[in-house]
Amino acid sequence: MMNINKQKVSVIIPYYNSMEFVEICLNSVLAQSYSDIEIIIINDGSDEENSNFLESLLTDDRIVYIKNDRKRGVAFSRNIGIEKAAGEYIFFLDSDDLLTSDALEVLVENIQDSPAIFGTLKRLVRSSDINVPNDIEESSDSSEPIESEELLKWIDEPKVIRKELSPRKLFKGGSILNGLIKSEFIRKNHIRFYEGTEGYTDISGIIPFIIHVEKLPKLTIRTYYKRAGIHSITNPALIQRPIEERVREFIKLYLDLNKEYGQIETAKRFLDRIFLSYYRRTVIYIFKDSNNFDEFFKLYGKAIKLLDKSRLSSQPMHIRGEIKHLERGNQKKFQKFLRLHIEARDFRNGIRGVKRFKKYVYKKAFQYISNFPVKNNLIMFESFLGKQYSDNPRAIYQYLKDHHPEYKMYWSVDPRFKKGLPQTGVPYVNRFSIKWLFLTARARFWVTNSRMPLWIPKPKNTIYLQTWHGTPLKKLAQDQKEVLMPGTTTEKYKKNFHKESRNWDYLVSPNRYSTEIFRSAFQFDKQMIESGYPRNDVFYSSVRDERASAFKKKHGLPEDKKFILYAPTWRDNQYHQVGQYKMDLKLDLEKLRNELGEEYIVILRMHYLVAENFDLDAYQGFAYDFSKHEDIQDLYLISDLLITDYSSVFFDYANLKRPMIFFTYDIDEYRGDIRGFYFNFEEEAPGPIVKTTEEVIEAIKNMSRDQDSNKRFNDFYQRFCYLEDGHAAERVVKEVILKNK
Ligand code: C2G
Repeated sequence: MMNINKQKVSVIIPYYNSMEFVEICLNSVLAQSYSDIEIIIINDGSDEENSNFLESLLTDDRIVYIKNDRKRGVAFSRNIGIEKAAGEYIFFLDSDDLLTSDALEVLVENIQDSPAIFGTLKRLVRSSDINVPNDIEESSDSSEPIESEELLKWIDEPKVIRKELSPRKLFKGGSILNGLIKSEFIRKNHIRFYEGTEGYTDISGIIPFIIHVEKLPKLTIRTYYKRAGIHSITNPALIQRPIEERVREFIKLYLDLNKEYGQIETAKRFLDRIFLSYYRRTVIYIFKDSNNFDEFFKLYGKAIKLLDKSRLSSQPMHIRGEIKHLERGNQKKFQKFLRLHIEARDFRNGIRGVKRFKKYVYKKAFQYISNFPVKNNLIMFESFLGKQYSDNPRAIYQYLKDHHPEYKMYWSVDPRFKKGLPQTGVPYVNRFSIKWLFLTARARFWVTNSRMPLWIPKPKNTIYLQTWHGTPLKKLAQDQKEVLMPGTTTEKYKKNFHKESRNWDYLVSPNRYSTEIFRSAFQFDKQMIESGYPRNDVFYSSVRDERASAFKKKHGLPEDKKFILYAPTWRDNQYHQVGQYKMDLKLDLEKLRNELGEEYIVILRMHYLVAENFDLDAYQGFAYDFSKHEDIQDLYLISDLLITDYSSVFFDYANLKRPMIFFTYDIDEYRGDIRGFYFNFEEEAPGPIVKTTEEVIEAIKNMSRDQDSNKRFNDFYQRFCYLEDGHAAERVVKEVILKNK
């Protein structure tokens, strides 16, 4: 029996691992302007130790700490919280979310006679969103820990508007979070969360409101910050679990709640409505991606038997058809309607604008042509989205050209970049042209080093060889904490990456270190080819010096100077527009020329995502911009030393055993906020780390060329370059191309 305290708010927070988020969450509760609170924290069998901060809190008399014997789930934990709660009000808070500093105060002040009151929830896209002034209902997700002091900065007090909404409308999103609920209401209506599934449990908490309440107040003031889908690896949010698992859970919940509430008209209507909307959102995906057709056919069929069919009259014909045949167990007829459903969906999406329509027609044509038999000797190559003729795909292409002329090969190229590439000898085909479509849809192999567009469906007999494009220092894909690139959100980026990497059949890895990272960052569990990088074969080839001299001659570069190659990476958060990144040239060319101009020249090489045109007129004969050159490999070969930062270029360059300098003027920001690293860069970088041009000059003057007696360099070489021997392309070809004849 609850012992109710007048006006006290019991905040119930279950948590499982993710200590850094829990701390921020708790801080936001402790910093509440409303002081009569009790915080019930339920450790749901975490395997992480509690942080010192959390341990130190346990003696605070506002805290009630409960530890489950093992992982029991959010519903179980919240239910225990309800039993222990002593407050007049209860508030459910997720442990990776946070409250604005006066959230509880405004909710208590405004609840009046209602059984509950809700505030406005802000979904975080970027950690910087926390500073955006108050607004009304946004969407998306977040990432980075947010300091609670920052939260306290949010002190401007916008006008509070109270709206009365029907519970149906209020709980449209299916979440009970962000509401201050009277304990009396919870007690009277025996509100408990359904413990039979891990997800969707809020629905069971919402139903009593649907049954007993006509209107509920909602305030327009922001009270709650919701993170979603960020720390996907350690604590996958519901949405990131495989769709099969989610559908199984949802149907189980629907069946069980029907047993409990099926006789109550309002509750039944609510349950059926959410079932139908869930069904429409998932059915295409479940039957498209799932190998368990029979299982899901039966499962949906079982649920549909309970559905009140009078609800279906407002549904489109194909949905009604599907549902009818699911119920009758007629798989063939069901599939017919499902195909119609997919067509209708694609068409609906396709007619939203001219660009989409073209894409729709193109995609349909692609799908149609990919039904023709695959061409076994046809291979499509692409490098960096068609911008270059380079990298691992080029090395594989050249190896095949020299050793297996039986293959018919094409090089996919972005027409906007074509004029900068070699004009003869490469069988280009323009990306997304009609010819490209015919070739790509029927090719046996796709070989690329970056992602293919997600809207291109991979034909069932095509083998996709993903070579990737570098040993990672910077955190990649699912391992990134927050994605700062423009035009996407962390959640969207990770989701799309996940989808694309499902299509990869083989992935090339340059070393054991990368294999391990690729497995987790790309969630890749198919065949890894740990072969070394084909692009690095050139370093071990007999024509390497010849290629370097020919290059110098062709481009009129001086014979009597040494070459400094400056090849930095790009910055996710500095851009002109989507896909076009900024780069401030922090290397002072004037100073370099004054100090080193007698002996050296500088080759600038920006990353392919960087869209800057440097004006080097003042440095003629000293600085040359080779950013648009088709392949960085030539630049490695002609250079005597490399200046870079966090780019994967240094893993490749180490093969030459020439000196490297790391010009990392923004290392703290880059390591901290922009990307994060996989290892202790300062300790392991195979060359000096410097932050100013003066230090670069100093390092060049004091540079030793003897890498063999340099322990740090040798350790580095042994760890990252040990597989490189000039035969990586051969290994890849044997494993992928020749084995799949
Ligand atoms: N590159 C280049 N010129 C630069 C930087 C990079 O030509 N100035 C090429 C190199 O081949 C390099 C590759 O692009 O290996 C990847 O560049 P990174 O700077 O490492 O950055 P990114 O494209 O983000 O890839 O696993 C590696 C990561 O994915 C990094």
